[in-house]
Amino acid sequence: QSFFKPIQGASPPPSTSRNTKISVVGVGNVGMAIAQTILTQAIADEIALVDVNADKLRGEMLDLQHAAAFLPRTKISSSVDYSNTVGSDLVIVTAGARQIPGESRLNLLQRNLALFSKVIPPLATKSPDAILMIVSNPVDVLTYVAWKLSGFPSNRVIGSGTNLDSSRFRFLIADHLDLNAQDVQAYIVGEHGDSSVALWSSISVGGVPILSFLERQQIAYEKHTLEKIHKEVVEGAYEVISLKGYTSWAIGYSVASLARAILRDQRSIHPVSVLAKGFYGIDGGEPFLSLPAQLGRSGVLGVTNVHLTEEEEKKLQESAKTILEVQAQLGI
Ligand code: 6V0
Repeated sequence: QSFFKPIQGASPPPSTSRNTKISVVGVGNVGMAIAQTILTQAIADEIALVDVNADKLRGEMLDLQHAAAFLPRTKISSSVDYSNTVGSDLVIVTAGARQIPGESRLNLLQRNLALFSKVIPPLATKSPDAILMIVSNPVDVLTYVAWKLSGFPSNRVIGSGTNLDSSRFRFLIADHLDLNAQDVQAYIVGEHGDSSVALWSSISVGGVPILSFLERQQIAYEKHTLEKIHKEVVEGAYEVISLKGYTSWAIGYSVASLARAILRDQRSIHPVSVLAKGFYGIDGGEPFLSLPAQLGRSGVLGVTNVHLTEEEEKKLQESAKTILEVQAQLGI
C-alpha cells in the first residue's frame, strides 16, 4: 500500500529510468570508509555490501542505514551472497587478507590471489557490464589478476593505484608552499608502493609550472626538499598504519572521487592503475600501473600524454619491471 495517491492523469514511471548501483566487497576499515564517503556524496542510488563475516556485515549495514535521516536517499543492502551485487554499475573490491607479522609480500600476494579466485568470477558473472575497481593490495598486481579472472575488457578494470599517493603528494606540496591542495596539479605514477615515480617536471599551481616558479622567485632549487616530500608520500601509509593500525579516510575520499568520475561521466584525469603496455616505452608483458588516465562512464577513456623527463621515464620503466617480476611469479 502506497503512502501517496497518484494525481489524476499521471503516467507510470519511464521504463528506461534505472538506479546507479555500487557494490563494495569487503567491509573492513577501507571498504566502510569508501561506502560512507560515497553515501555522503550522493554518488549512487544503491550500495550493496558483501563480506564473509556475516555479523560485521549486518552490523555495518544497520549502522549506515540508521543515518538515513541525515543522508541523500540511498538503498543499502548487505549479504554474504554475491547475488546481492547483481546489476552493479561499479564493483569496488577491498577484500583482502591481512599481512601476518613476518610474512613476505609474496606470500601475502599468494593468499590474496586465492581470495580473488573466489571473489572475482562471481562478481563478473553477476554484473557483466560493470566497471571493476580494485583497492586491495598489492593493488597493481591484483588489478592485473582481476582483469585476467574477470575476462573484462581492459578499460573496465581499474586499480585505485596512485590516486591516493598523488593526493598525499598534493597535500604535502600545498603544505610546504602554503597553498590550497586543490590548486596543486601533481602526479605520482607507477607502482602504488616503493617504486612509485613523482612527476616533478609537470607539477603546476594555478597553471604555473612549479619548478620554474621556484627558480624565478629565487627560492633555492630545493631538490632535497622535493625528494623528502616524495619519501614522505611513500612512507605515508606505513606511518598512518603504525600510528592508528590502518588507513581509511583518505582512501575513502580517493576512491569516492574515482566512483564519481566514472558514474557521472566526469571525463576527469586521475592517476590510476591501468594496463600500461605501450605507454612511455613500457613493453614486454602486460603490467598494470598508474598513469594519468581519463575516467568516464565506460571506465578508462584513455591515458594522457604527460611530458616525462628522460629520468622520469626511466624510473617508470623500472617500476613496470618491478611489477612484471611479481606478476611472473603468479602463474596465471
Ligand atoms: P580489513 O579491515 O582487514 O578488511 C578486509 C575485509 O575483507 C574484512 O572485513 C574481511 O572479512 C573481508 N574479506 C576477507 N575475505 C573475503 C572474501 N572472500 N569475500 C569478501 N570479503 C572478504 O582490511 P582494510 O579494510 O584495512 O584493507 C583492505 C585492503 O585495502 C587491504 O588489502 C589493504 O592493503 C588495502 N588498501 C589499499 C589502499 C590503496 O591505496 N590501494 C589503501 C589502503 C588499504
